[in-house]
Amino acid sequence: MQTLTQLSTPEAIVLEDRYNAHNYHPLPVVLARGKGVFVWDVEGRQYYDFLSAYSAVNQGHCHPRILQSLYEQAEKLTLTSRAFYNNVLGEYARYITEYFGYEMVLPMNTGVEAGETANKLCRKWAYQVKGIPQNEAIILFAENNFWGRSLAAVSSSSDPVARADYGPYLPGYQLIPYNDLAALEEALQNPHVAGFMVEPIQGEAGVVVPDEGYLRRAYEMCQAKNVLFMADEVQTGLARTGRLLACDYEGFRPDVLILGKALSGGVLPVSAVLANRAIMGVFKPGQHGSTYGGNPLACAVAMTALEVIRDEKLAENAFKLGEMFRGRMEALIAKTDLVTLVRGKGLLNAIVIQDSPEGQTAWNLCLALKDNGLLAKPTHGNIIRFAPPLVMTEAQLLECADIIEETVLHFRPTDQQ
Ligand code: IF1
Repeated sequence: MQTLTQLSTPEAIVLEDRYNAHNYHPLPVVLARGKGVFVWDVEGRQYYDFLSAYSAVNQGHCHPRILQSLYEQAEKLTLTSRAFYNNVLGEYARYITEYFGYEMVLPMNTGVEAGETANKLCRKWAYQVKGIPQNEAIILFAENNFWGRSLAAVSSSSDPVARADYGPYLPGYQLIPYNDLAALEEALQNPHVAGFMVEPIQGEAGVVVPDEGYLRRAYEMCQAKNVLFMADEVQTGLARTGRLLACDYEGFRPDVLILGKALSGGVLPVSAVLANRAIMGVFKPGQHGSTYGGNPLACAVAMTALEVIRDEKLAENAFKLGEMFRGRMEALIAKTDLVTLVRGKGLLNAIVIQDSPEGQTAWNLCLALKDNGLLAKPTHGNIIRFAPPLVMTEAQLLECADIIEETVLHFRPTDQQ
Protein backbone atom coordinates (compact mmCIF):
# COMPACT_ATOMS: atom_id res chain seq x y z
CA MET A 1 0.00 0.00 0.00
CA GLN A 2 1.58 3.29 -1.10
CA THR A 3 1.97 5.77 1.73
CA LEU A 4 -0.19 8.81 0.99
CA THR A 5 2.71 11.22 0.80
CA GLN A 6 4.06 9.42 -2.29
CA LEU A 7 0.86 9.69 -4.34
CA SER A 8 1.05 11.99 -7.35
CA THR A 9 -1.77 14.45 -8.02
CA PRO A 10 -3.47 12.23 -10.65
CA GLU A 11 -3.02 9.11 -8.51
CA ALA A 12 -4.56 10.77 -5.45
CA ILE A 13 -7.47 12.11 -7.52
CA VAL A 14 -8.19 8.71 -9.02
CA LEU A 15 -8.08 7.10 -5.57
CA GLU A 16 -10.36 9.67 -3.97
CA ASP A 17 -12.81 9.54 -6.88
CA ARG A 18 -12.83 5.73 -6.85
CA TYR A 19 -13.56 5.16 -3.16
CA ASN A 20 -15.06 8.42 -1.89
CA ALA A 21 -18.71 9.45 -2.42
CA HIS A 22 -18.97 12.10 -5.09
CA ASN A 23 -20.72 14.61 -2.84
CA TYR A 24 -18.20 17.29 -3.80
CA HIS A 25 -16.57 18.50 -7.01
CA PRO A 26 -13.13 19.55 -5.81
CA LEU A 27 -10.71 21.70 -7.75
CA PRO A 28 -8.06 19.35 -9.26
CA VAL A 29 -5.36 20.04 -6.65
CA VAL A 30 -4.15 17.54 -4.03
CA LEU A 31 -2.98 19.21 -0.85
CA ALA A 32 -0.44 17.56 1.42
CA ARG A 33 0.74 20.32 3.76
CA GLY A 34 -0.44 23.61 5.25
CA LYS A 35 1.23 26.37 7.25
CA GLY A 36 -0.24 29.79 7.94
CA VAL A 37 -1.63 31.25 4.71
CA PHE A 38 0.05 28.62 2.53
CA VAL A 39 -0.76 25.09 1.42
CA TRP A 40 1.38 22.80 -0.70
CA ASP A 41 0.28 20.08 -3.10
CA VAL A 42 1.80 16.60 -3.34
CA GLU A 43 4.33 17.80 -5.91
CA GLY A 44 5.42 20.58 -3.56
CA ARG A 45 3.77 23.48 -5.37
CA GLN A 46 2.86 26.33 -3.00
CA TYR A 47 -0.48 28.11 -2.99
CA TYR A 48 -2.11 30.93 -1.10
CA ASP A 49 -5.22 29.43 0.52
CA PHE A 50 -8.04 31.88 -0.26
CA LEU A 51 -10.78 29.62 1.05
CA SER A 52 -9.42 28.82 4.55
CA ALA A 53 -11.44 25.59 4.59
CA TYR A 54 -14.62 27.70 4.41
CA SER A 55 -13.37 30.00 7.20
CA ALA A 56 -12.31 27.21 9.56
CA VAL A 57 -8.60 28.12 9.54
CA ASN A 58 -8.89 31.83 10.40
CA GLN A 59 -5.78 31.41 12.56
CA GLY A 60 -3.85 29.95 9.62
CA HIS A 61 -3.04 26.32 8.86
CA CYS A 62 -1.36 24.31 11.63
CA HIS A 63 -1.00 27.23 14.04
CA PRO A 64 1.89 26.24 16.38
CA ARG A 65 0.17 27.36 19.62
CA ILE A 66 -3.04 25.50 18.74
CA LEU A 67 -1.13 22.37 17.76
CA GLN A 68 0.88 22.58 20.99
CA SER A 69 -2.37 22.55 22.97
CA LEU A 70 -3.54 19.59 20.90
CA TYR A 71 -0.33 17.62 21.56
CA GLU A 72 -0.24 18.39 25.28
CA GLN A 73 -3.87 17.48 25.89
CA ALA A 74 -3.77 14.47 23.60
CA GLU A 75 -1.13 12.87 25.82
CA LYS A 76 -3.29 13.32 28.93
CA LEU A 77 -6.97 12.73 28.11
CA THR A 78 -8.87 13.10 24.85
CA LEU A 79 -12.44 11.95 25.53
CA THR A 80 -14.47 11.07 28.62
CA SER A 81 -18.05 11.62 27.33
CA ARG A 82 -20.26 13.78 29.54
CA ALA A 83 -21.13 10.71 31.64
CA PHE A 84 -18.37 12.01 33.89
CA TYR A 85 -16.88 15.42 34.60
CA ASN A 86 -13.45 16.25 33.23
CA ASN A 87 -10.90 18.81 34.35
CA VAL A 88 -10.98 20.93 31.17
CA LEU A 89 -14.66 21.45 30.26
CA GLY A 90 -15.52 23.65 33.24
CA GLU A 91 -12.50 25.88 32.61
CA TYR A 92 -13.38 26.08 28.90
CA ALA A 93 -17.05 26.83 29.60
CA ARG A 94 -16.07 29.70 31.91
CA TYR A 95 -13.49 30.95 29.38
CA ILE A 96 -15.79 30.96 26.33
CA THR A 97 -18.84 32.37 28.14
CA GLU A 98 -16.76 35.25 29.53
CA TYR A 99 -15.07 35.70 26.14
CA PHE A 100 -18.42 36.28 24.38
CA GLY A 101 -20.44 37.63 27.34
CA TYR A 102 -22.98 34.88 27.91
CA GLU A 103 -23.93 32.91 31.01
CA MET A 104 -23.86 29.39 29.55
CA VAL A 105 -22.50 27.28 26.68
CA LEU A 106 -23.53 23.95 25.19
CA PRO A 107 -20.48 22.38 23.47
CA MET A 108 -20.96 20.41 20.25
CA ASN A 109 -18.74 19.36 17.34
CA THR A 110 -19.83 20.51 13.89
CA GLY A 111 -21.58 23.70 12.87
CA VAL A 112 -24.76 21.92 11.88
CA GLU A 113 -24.89 20.17 15.26
CA ALA A 114 -24.70 23.58 16.90
CA GLY A 115 -27.49 24.78 14.60
CA GLU A 116 -29.59 21.74 15.50
CA THR A 117 -28.92 22.46 19.17
CA ALA A 118 -30.12 26.05 18.73
CA ASN A 119 -33.27 24.83 16.97
CA LYS A 120 -34.06 22.34 19.74
CA LEU A 121 -33.28 24.96 22.41
CA CYS A 122 -35.60 27.43 20.69
CA ARG A 123 -38.45 24.95 20.46
CA LYS A 124 -38.11 23.79 24.06
CA TRP A 125 -37.93 27.42 25.24
CA ALA A 126 -41.02 28.18 23.12
CA TYR A 127 -43.11 25.53 24.86
CA GLN A 128 -41.74 25.81 28.38
CA VAL A 129 -41.11 29.57 28.66
CA LYS A 130 -42.96 31.48 25.94
CA GLY A 131 -45.98 29.17 26.20
CA ILE A 132 -46.49 28.38 22.53
CA PRO A 133 -48.85 25.37 22.19
CA GLN A 134 -47.09 22.01 21.79
CA ASN A 135 -45.84 21.28 18.24
CA GLU A 136 -46.89 24.76 17.03
CA ALA A 137 -43.51 26.53 17.30
CA ILE A 138 -42.27 28.24 14.14
CA ILE A 139 -38.63 29.19 13.53
CA LEU A 140 -38.03 31.81 10.85
CA PHE A 141 -35.15 31.47 8.40
CA ALA A 142 -34.01 33.72 5.58
CA GLU A 143 -34.28 32.55 2.00
CA ASN A 144 -30.91 31.38 0.65
CA ASN A 145 -29.71 30.53 4.14
CA PHE A 146 -27.17 27.79 4.70
CA TRP A 147 -26.52 26.20 8.06
CA GLY A 148 -25.43 22.68 7.15
CA ARG A 149 -26.55 19.39 5.67
CA SER A 150 -28.82 17.79 8.31
CA LEU A 151 -32.47 17.04 7.56
CA ALA A 152 -33.51 20.03 9.68
CA ALA A 153 -31.05 22.22 7.77
CA VAL A 154 -32.38 21.12 4.38
CA SER A 155 -35.96 21.36 5.68
CA SER A 156 -35.34 25.06 6.34
CA SER A 157 -33.41 25.64 3.10
CA SER A 158 -34.68 27.32 -0.04
CA ASP A 159 -31.97 25.73 -2.19
CA PRO A 160 -33.49 23.04 -4.44
CA VAL A 161 -30.12 21.32 -4.85
CA ALA A 162 -29.65 21.05 -1.08
CA ARG A 163 -33.25 19.82 -0.63
CA ALA A 164 -33.95 17.52 -3.58
CA ASP A 165 -35.06 14.00 -2.70
CA TYR A 166 -34.63 14.45 1.05
CA GLY A 167 -38.34 14.67 1.95
CA PRO A 168 -40.45 14.41 3.98
CA TYR A 169 -39.19 17.66 5.45
CA LEU A 170 -39.28 18.75 9.09
CA PRO A 171 -42.24 21.09 9.69
CA GLY A 172 -42.09 24.26 11.81
CA TYR A 173 -39.95 26.38 9.51
CA GLN A 174 -40.97 29.52 7.65
CA LEU A 175 -38.77 31.28 5.10
CA ILE A 176 -38.72 35.06 4.71
CA PRO A 177 -36.65 37.20 2.34
CA TYR A 178 -33.21 38.16 3.70
CA ASN A 179 -32.54 41.81 4.48
CA ASP A 180 -36.29 42.59 4.43
CA LEU A 181 -37.59 44.09 7.68
CA ALA A 182 -41.16 44.42 6.41
CA ALA A 183 -41.27 40.70 5.71
CA LEU A 184 -39.91 39.98 9.19
CA GLU A 185 -42.41 42.37 10.75
CA GLU A 186 -45.26 40.56 9.03
CA ALA A 187 -43.98 37.09 9.99
CA LEU A 188 -43.60 38.19 13.61
CA GLN A 189 -47.36 38.85 13.84
CA ASN A 190 -47.77 35.09 14.27
CA PRO A 191 -47.68 34.42 18.03
CA HIS A 192 -46.35 30.93 17.35
CA VAL A 193 -43.03 32.27 16.06
CA ALA A 194 -40.35 31.20 18.56
CA GLY A 195 -37.13 32.22 16.87
CA PHE A 196 -35.38 33.80 13.90
CA MET A 197 -32.11 32.10 12.95
CA VAL A 198 -30.03 34.12 10.53
CA GLU A 199 -26.49 34.52 9.18
CA PRO A 200 -25.20 38.09 9.69
CA ILE A 201 -23.73 37.74 6.18
CA GLN A 202 -25.01 34.89 3.98
CA GLY A 203 -21.91 32.87 3.12
CA GLU A 204 -22.99 30.12 0.76
CA ALA A 205 -25.47 32.45 -0.90
CA GLY A 206 -22.42 34.31 -2.15
CA VAL A 207 -21.31 36.61 0.69
CA VAL A 208 -24.54 38.62 0.73
CA VAL A 209 -24.17 41.58 3.09
CA PRO A 210 -27.45 43.01 4.43
CA ASP A 211 -28.15 46.74 4.70
CA GLU A 212 -26.52 48.49 7.64
CA GLY A 213 -28.91 48.34 10.57
CA TYR A 214 -30.85 45.32 9.33
CA LEU A 215 -29.49 42.95 11.95
CA ARG A 216 -29.93 45.40 14.83
CA ARG A 217 -33.48 46.28 13.80
CA ALA A 218 -34.35 42.62 13.27
CA TYR A 219 -33.03 41.87 16.75
CA GLU A 220 -35.13 44.67 18.26
CA MET A 221 -38.25 43.50 16.42
CA CYS A 222 -37.70 39.98 17.74
CA GLN A 223 -37.22 41.30 21.26
CA ALA A 224 -40.49 43.20 21.00
CA LYS A 225 -42.30 39.96 20.16
CA ASN A 226 -40.47 37.71 22.65
CA VAL A 227 -38.85 35.83 19.75
CA LEU A 228 -35.27 34.52 20.06
CA PHE A 229 -32.78 36.14 17.70
CA MET A 230 -30.32 33.33 16.89
CA ALA A 231 -27.16 34.40 15.06
CA ASP A 232 -25.46 31.75 12.97
CA GLU A 233 -21.89 33.03 13.17
CA VAL A 234 -20.35 29.72 12.19
CA GLN A 235 -18.78 31.34 9.14
CA THR A 236 -18.93 35.08 9.96
CA GLY A 237 -17.77 34.79 13.56
CA LEU A 238 -14.32 34.59 15.15
CA ALA A 239 -12.87 37.73 13.53
CA ARG A 240 -13.63 36.73 9.92
CA THR A 241 -15.58 39.90 9.06
CA GLY A 242 -13.28 42.37 10.87
CA ARG A 243 -14.98 42.20 14.29
CA LEU A 244 -15.03 39.32 16.77
CA LEU A 245 -18.61 38.68 15.69
CA ALA A 246 -20.31 40.15 12.63
CA CYS A 247 -23.17 41.20 14.95
CA ASP A 248 -20.67 43.40 16.81
CA TYR A 249 -20.83 45.88 13.93
CA GLU A 250 -24.36 46.68 15.08
CA GLY A 251 -23.74 46.63 18.79
CA PHE A 252 -26.16 44.01 20.02
CA ARG A 253 -25.83 40.56 21.53
CA PRO A 254 -27.90 37.78 19.94
CA ASP A 255 -30.11 35.78 22.32
CA VAL A 256 -28.48 32.62 20.98
CA LEU A 257 -25.00 32.58 19.40
CA ILE A 258 -23.91 29.70 17.17
CA LEU A 259 -20.16 29.16 16.57
CA GLY A 260 -18.10 26.54 14.76
CA LYS A 261 -15.33 26.21 12.15
CA ALA A 262 -12.47 28.44 13.40
CA LEU A 263 -13.43 27.76 17.02
CA SER A 264 -10.74 25.06 16.74
CA GLY A 265 -8.50 26.80 14.19
CA GLY A 266 -9.20 23.95 11.77
CA VAL A 267 -7.58 21.32 13.98
CA LEU A 268 -10.69 19.26 14.87
CA PRO A 269 -14.46 19.82 14.81
CA VAL A 270 -15.52 22.13 17.63
CA SER A 271 -18.78 24.09 17.80
CA ALA A 272 -20.78 25.77 20.50
CA VAL A 273 -24.10 27.39 21.33
CA LEU A 274 -24.07 30.27 23.82
CA ALA A 275 -27.07 31.76 25.62
CA ASN A 276 -28.08 33.07 29.02
CA ARG A 277 -29.49 30.87 31.74
CA ALA A 278 -33.11 31.92 31.15
CA ILE A 279 -32.86 30.22 27.76
CA MET A 280 -30.18 27.53 28.13
CA GLY A 281 -31.69 26.43 31.44
CA VAL A 282 -34.55 24.65 29.65
CA PHE A 283 -32.17 21.79 28.80
CA LYS A 284 -32.30 19.12 31.54
CA PRO A 285 -30.17 15.96 31.84
CA GLY A 286 -30.78 13.46 29.08
CA GLN A 287 -32.55 15.93 26.76
CA HIS A 288 -29.65 16.71 24.41
CA GLY A 289 -25.97 15.86 23.99
CA SER A 290 -23.20 14.27 21.95
CA THR A 291 -20.47 11.71 22.55
CA TYR A 292 -17.70 14.16 21.67
CA GLY A 293 -19.41 17.37 22.76
CA GLY A 294 -17.17 19.17 25.25
CA ASN A 295 -14.35 16.64 25.05
CA PRO A 296 -11.13 17.71 26.81
CA LEU A 297 -9.14 17.78 23.56
CA ALA A 298 -11.66 20.09 21.86
CA CYS A 299 -11.84 22.34 24.91
CA ALA A 300 -8.07 22.71 25.18
CA VAL A 301 -7.72 23.43 21.46
CA ALA A 302 -10.64 25.88 21.41
CA MET A 303 -9.29 27.93 24.32
CA THR A 304 -6.01 28.39 22.51
CA ALA A 305 -7.76 29.08 19.20
CA LEU A 306 -9.68 31.88 20.92
CA GLU A 307 -6.53 33.20 22.62
CA VAL A 308 -4.78 33.39 19.26
CA ILE A 309 -7.64 35.45 17.79
CA ARG A 310 -7.25 37.97 20.63
CA ASP A 311 -3.44 37.92 21.00
CA GLU A 312 -2.78 38.26 17.26
CA LYS A 313 -5.53 40.91 16.81
CA LEU A 314 -7.01 38.94 13.94
CA ALA A 315 -10.22 40.99 13.80
CA GLU A 316 -8.28 44.24 13.43
CA ASN A 317 -6.08 42.66 10.77
CA ALA A 318 -9.09 41.27 8.90
CA PHE A 319 -10.73 44.70 8.95
CA LYS A 320 -7.64 46.48 7.62
CA LEU A 321 -6.77 43.89 4.96
CA GLY A 322 -10.41 43.61 3.92
CA GLU A 323 -10.57 47.31 3.15
CA MET A 324 -7.39 47.00 1.08
CA PHE A 325 -8.65 43.92 -0.75
CA ARG A 326 -12.01 45.39 -1.72
CA GLY A 327 -10.21 48.54 -2.86
CA ARG A 328 -7.99 46.47 -5.16
CA MET A 329 -10.99 44.54 -6.49
CA GLU A 330 -12.88 47.79 -7.17
CA ALA A 331 -9.86 49.01 -9.14
CA LEU A 332 -9.82 45.73 -11.07
CA ILE A 333 -13.54 46.00 -11.89
CA ALA A 334 -12.77 49.32 -13.57
CA LYS A 335 -10.34 47.53 -15.91
CA THR A 336 -12.37 44.49 -16.96
CA ASP A 337 -15.88 43.32 -17.88
CA LEU A 338 -15.18 39.89 -16.42
CA VAL A 339 -15.75 40.98 -12.81
CA THR A 340 -18.89 42.99 -12.11
CA LEU A 341 -19.01 43.34 -8.32
CA VAL A 342 -17.07 42.84 -5.11
CA ARG A 343 -18.77 42.59 -1.72
CA GLY A 344 -17.99 41.54 1.79
CA LYS A 345 -16.72 42.60 5.20
CA GLY A 346 -13.30 42.04 6.69
CA LEU A 347 -11.73 39.04 4.96
CA LEU A 348 -15.03 37.45 3.93
CA ASN A 349 -15.39 38.71 0.38
CA ALA A 350 -16.64 37.56 -3.00
CA ILE A 351 -16.48 38.76 -6.57
CA VAL A 352 -19.32 38.27 -9.05
CA ILE A 353 -18.18 37.06 -12.46
CA GLN A 354 -19.82 38.00 -15.75
CA ASP A 355 -21.71 34.75 -16.08
CA SER A 356 -21.17 32.43 -19.06
CA PRO A 357 -24.14 30.42 -20.32
CA GLU A 358 -22.76 27.16 -19.01
CA GLY A 359 -21.61 28.85 -15.79
CA GLN A 360 -18.07 27.62 -16.35
CA THR A 361 -16.31 30.98 -16.32
CA ALA A 362 -15.90 31.22 -12.56
CA TRP A 363 -14.74 27.61 -12.40
CA ASN A 364 -12.19 28.14 -15.19
CA LEU A 365 -11.04 31.36 -13.55
CA CYS A 366 -10.42 29.39 -10.33
CA LEU A 367 -8.39 26.86 -12.35
CA ALA A 368 -6.33 29.74 -13.74
CA LEU A 369 -5.89 31.19 -10.24
CA LYS A 370 -4.70 27.76 -9.08
CA ASP A 371 -2.10 27.72 -11.87
CA ASN A 372 -0.97 31.13 -10.63
CA GLY A 373 -0.62 29.95 -7.03
CA LEU A 374 -3.90 30.96 -5.39
CA LEU A 375 -6.71 28.60 -4.36
CA ALA A 376 -10.32 29.73 -4.37
CA LYS A 377 -13.59 28.10 -5.39
CA PRO A 378 -16.85 29.36 -6.90
CA THR A 379 -20.09 29.26 -4.97
CA HIS A 380 -23.36 29.26 -6.93
CA GLY A 381 -21.85 29.29 -10.39
CA ASN A 382 -20.64 32.82 -11.00
CA ILE A 383 -19.52 33.97 -7.56
CA ILE A 384 -16.00 33.39 -6.26
CA ARG A 385 -15.53 33.63 -2.50
CA PHE A 386 -12.20 35.03 -1.29
CA ALA A 387 -11.49 34.22 2.36
CA PRO A 388 -7.79 33.89 3.26
CA PRO A 389 -6.58 33.09 6.78
CA LEU A 390 -6.74 36.20 8.99
CA VAL A 391 -3.02 35.95 9.81
CA MET A 392 -2.16 37.23 6.32
CA THR A 393 0.28 40.16 6.16
CA GLU A 394 -0.31 43.32 4.15
CA ALA A 395 2.44 42.36 1.70
CA GLN A 396 0.91 38.90 1.17
CA LEU A 397 -2.55 40.40 0.66
CA LEU A 398 -1.20 42.78 -1.97
CA GLU A 399 0.64 39.92 -3.69
CA CYS A 400 -2.62 37.95 -3.78
CA ALA A 401 -4.47 40.95 -5.21
CA ASP A 402 -1.76 41.11 -7.88
CA ILE A 403 -2.27 37.41 -8.66
CA ILE A 404 -6.05 37.87 -8.95
CA GLU A 405 -5.64 40.98 -11.11
CA GLU A 406 -3.07 39.36 -13.40
CA THR A 407 -5.19 36.23 -13.78
CA VAL A 408 -8.39 38.14 -14.49
CA LEU A 409 -6.80 40.56 -16.98
CA HIS A 410 -5.12 37.73 -18.90
CA PHE A 411 -8.12 35.40 -18.73
CA ARG A 412 -9.94 34.59 -21.95
CA PRO A 413 -13.50 33.40 -21.22
CA THR A 414 -13.03 30.83 -23.94
CA ASP A 415 -10.36 29.21 -21.76
CA GLN A 416 -11.76 25.77 -21.15
CA GLN A 417 -9.60 23.66 -18.90
C1 IF1 B 1 -20.51 22.04 2.82
C2 IF1 B 1 -19.67 27.78 3.21
C3 IF1 B 1 -21.40 26.17 2.72
C4 IF1 B 1 -22.06 27.50 7.43
C5 IF1 B 1 -22.92 28.25 8.28
C6 IF1 B 1 -23.41 26.33 9.56
C7 IF1 B 1 -22.59 25.55 8.76
C8 IF1 B 1 -21.89 26.13 7.68
C9 IF1 B 1 -23.13 29.74 8.04
C10 IF1 B 1 -22.47 24.07 9.08
C11 IF1 B 1 -21.00 25.30 6.85
C12 IF1 B 1 -19.61 24.85 5.01
C13 IF1 B 1 -20.17 23.47 4.79
C14 IF1 B 1 -19.56 22.97 3.52
C15 IF1 B 1 -19.25 24.20 2.68
C16 IF1 B 1 -19.29 25.36 3.62
C17 IF1 B 1 -20.20 26.41 3.19
F1 IF1 B 1 -20.63 28.67 3.21
F2 IF1 B 1 -18.95 27.88 4.31
F3 IF1 B 1 -18.94 27.87 2.12
F4 IF1 B 1 -21.75 25.07 2.31
F5 IF1 B 1 -22.25 27.11 2.67
N1 IF1 B 1 -23.58 27.65 9.31
N2 IF1 B 1 -20.50 25.73 5.78
O1 IF1 B 1 -21.43 28.11 6.39
O2 IF1 B 1 -21.20 23.80 9.60
O3 IF1 B 1 -21.70 21.36 9.86
O4 IF1 B 1 -20.24 22.13 8.00
O5 IF1 B 1 -19.44 22.30 10.37
O6 IF1 B 1 -21.34 21.42 3.50
O7 IF1 B 1 -20.43 21.95 1.58
P1 IF1 B 1 -20.62 22.31 9.44
